[in-house]
Amino acid sequence: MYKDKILNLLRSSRTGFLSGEELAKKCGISRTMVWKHIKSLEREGFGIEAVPSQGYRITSVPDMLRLDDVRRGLKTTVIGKEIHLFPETTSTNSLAMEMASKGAPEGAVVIAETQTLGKGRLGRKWISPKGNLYLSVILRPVMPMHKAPLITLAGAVAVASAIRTACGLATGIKWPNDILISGKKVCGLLTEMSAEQDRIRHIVLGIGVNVNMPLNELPPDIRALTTTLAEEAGGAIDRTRLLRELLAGLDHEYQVVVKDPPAVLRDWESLNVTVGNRVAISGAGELFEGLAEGIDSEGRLIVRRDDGTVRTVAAGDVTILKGSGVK
Ligand code: BT5
Repeated sequence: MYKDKILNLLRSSRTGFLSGEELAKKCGISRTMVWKHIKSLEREGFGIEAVPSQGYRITSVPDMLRLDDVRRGLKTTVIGKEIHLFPETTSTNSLAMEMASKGAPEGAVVIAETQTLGKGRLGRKWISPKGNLYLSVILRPVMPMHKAPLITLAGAVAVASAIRTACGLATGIKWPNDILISGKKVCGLLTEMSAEQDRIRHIVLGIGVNVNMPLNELPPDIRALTTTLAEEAGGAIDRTRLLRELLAGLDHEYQVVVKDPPAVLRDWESLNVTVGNRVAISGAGELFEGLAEGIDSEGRLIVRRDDGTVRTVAAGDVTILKGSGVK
């Protein structure tokens, strides 16, 4: 598309400026057409300055993901080989599950700027205004079904490492699927699976990261427990860079989890804020407390109750009761 070409030419211009005539020549279109595309870019939210005798120059870019930008410099082997980016969808997880069942390849990624029916675990809602990241990755790991929780842990390690690289922020992982900063949730992961006997057909790893949304998009009860990367960094975050780091991190961690699961567990343990603390576990209609002692080789949480009995928890909600707090 000429519009994208004009944008890329302006972005890579050494001085920042390119004249209408140069753009027209490079694209093989008329100057009037160049002007029309410039107006259309302005309508998309780009700030474009036109200076007589120098030409056009980009002064600001909208906080909007663009496929070209995401793909630029992306060096992944599996994740992101196919990327689908939507301005809006119901739920990237639902869409990715549907695409996976119709044969979408491993590593395909579904991204949306906003979701109308974003999903949390156990039928809960994930509130999904613009300004954040919402993505789902289709995976087809050759591993037994009971090892699937390791994929969530690998995803969490990838998110933590992308946030550290792109934003310089340290995070903690709360078992099984929350990424926290200063004890507040900044990201949630939702893993869904289709399996046949003990064989995984496909897994969809969904990730929602609170990046630039104003916190007042959330109702007060949830807001009190939530933060965003912009809030923690003290300024807007480049979502494209974060997304690229995230795809690269997922690519890396996915290969590790498939080849050498204990390595993912070690990475996870170094980031976790659950193990070593007293926790309350709720799920499957029961509630109990104990000391989170570790995770087992399948990613389940090991909890020692006060009567000395040990429970291994595969899924549930964890409240950290007391301990060292957030790393
Ligand atoms: C999760 O569930 O944390 C998993 C969230 C996964 C979201 C991603 S976005 C891309 C992909 N497509 C989807 O449809 N989903 C995935 P859970 O642990 O059940 O937490 C859900 C709870 O977090 C809700 O009940 C709220 O209390 C709270 N919550 C909702 N929206 C939130 C937000 N934006 N930030 C922080 N907390 C939120």
